[in-house]
Amino acid sequence: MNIYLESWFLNVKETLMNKVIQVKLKIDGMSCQHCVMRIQKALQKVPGVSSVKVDLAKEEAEVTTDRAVQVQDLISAVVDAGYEARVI
Ligand SMILES: [Cu+2]
Repeated sequence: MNIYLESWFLNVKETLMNKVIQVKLKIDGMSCQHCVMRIQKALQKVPGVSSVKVDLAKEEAEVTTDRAVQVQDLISAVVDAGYEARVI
């Protein structure tokens, strides 16, 4: 099996185990740009997270990681910052 196929299968397996490489979260409780920054910082602190895009108008956060991370860890980071999150 070539390396690309192998890593693809690994991604699928990790996704099934509730781990993600890329995930969109619905965020509840944001009201201004400060909220956006707080969530951005909180998510970026989660080990493995490589980029975070928070959209205030859509109430969404798009998280990309450089390795599979537990989606629950991302949600917890948002909750700890004082907001609510769920996968969409
Ligand atoms: Cu705010």
